[in-house]
Amino acid sequence: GEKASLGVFEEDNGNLVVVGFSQPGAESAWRVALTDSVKENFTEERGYKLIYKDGRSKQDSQIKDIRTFIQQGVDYIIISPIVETGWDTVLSEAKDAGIPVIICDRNVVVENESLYTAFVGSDFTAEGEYAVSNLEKYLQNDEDGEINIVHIQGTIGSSAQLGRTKALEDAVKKHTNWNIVVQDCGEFTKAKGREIMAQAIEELGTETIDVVYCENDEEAYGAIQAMNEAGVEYGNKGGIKIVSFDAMNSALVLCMNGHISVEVECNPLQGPYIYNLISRLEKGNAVPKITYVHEECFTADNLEPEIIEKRRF
Ligand code: GYE
Repeated sequence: GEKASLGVFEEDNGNLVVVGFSQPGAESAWRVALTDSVKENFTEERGYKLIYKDGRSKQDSQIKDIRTFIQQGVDYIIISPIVETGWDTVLSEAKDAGIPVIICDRNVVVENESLYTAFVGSDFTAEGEYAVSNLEKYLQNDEDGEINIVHIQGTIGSSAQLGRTKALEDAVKKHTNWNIVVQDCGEFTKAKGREIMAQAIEELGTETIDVVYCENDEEAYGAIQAMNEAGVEYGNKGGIKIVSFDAMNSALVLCMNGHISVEVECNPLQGPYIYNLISRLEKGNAVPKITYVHEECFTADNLEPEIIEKRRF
């Protein structure tokens, strides 16, 4: 906004409202869609200047980026936090500087909720529950046999990992015949997903694995590559059942065709929600502390080409 005096690090941005956006990295196409959505909403035509920073998958560099925003005297900070904990100090610094912070996508766990203004993002517990309850339907006929699950986790300590993992672990406790035979962190990347699945196939053989539970589509693409390379069958017709999250356009095609059994939507189009919050704050209005974005769960039974066409990313 308009400032009476400029500090050493402050630039003259005219009347533009300056927003700093700190992303944890660019590990997935999903995240690129989130970046684009935020950029599309905070445009100069609308009176905003967006400063985007990529933390290259390290919390330390994300914290540095946020400190730079504070020094620059931005008007708002948007943070998609790589993990939930470890933000109290830097958020206190933003608060002391009088800069409202919007947490988006993943959440934070802080001692004092007043350290940030609002959260916009996914309900990861609900996502995990969607995944598990739909997987149950695909395994109904296997109720007597053992169900062996390869679990490829996301970045450990991120809200997305915590919610999606918890639902599976709870389900494994509930179903005595479900076993997690491999549990490893795929860092939400295709390369890691492929590596973990290839190793699982090599160690367990092709007959032992019933399910691969991937905590995002990149990992699922990697797991699929590993199964293709090893000549392992997967899909609803027979072979390994794949569960994945994000529901990227190409993953939905695989789901409609029965290759992926369950696709839980994760909505990266959060820019309009964040824009709405910040424009309300600009007018001096109160905003809700928590806004969950709308999300659904897809299987071959409820997918249609029209739904997939609408998924642009
Ligand atoms: O599922 C994954 C991304 O935090 C919800 O992070 C997000 C997750 C998303 O890298 O693809």
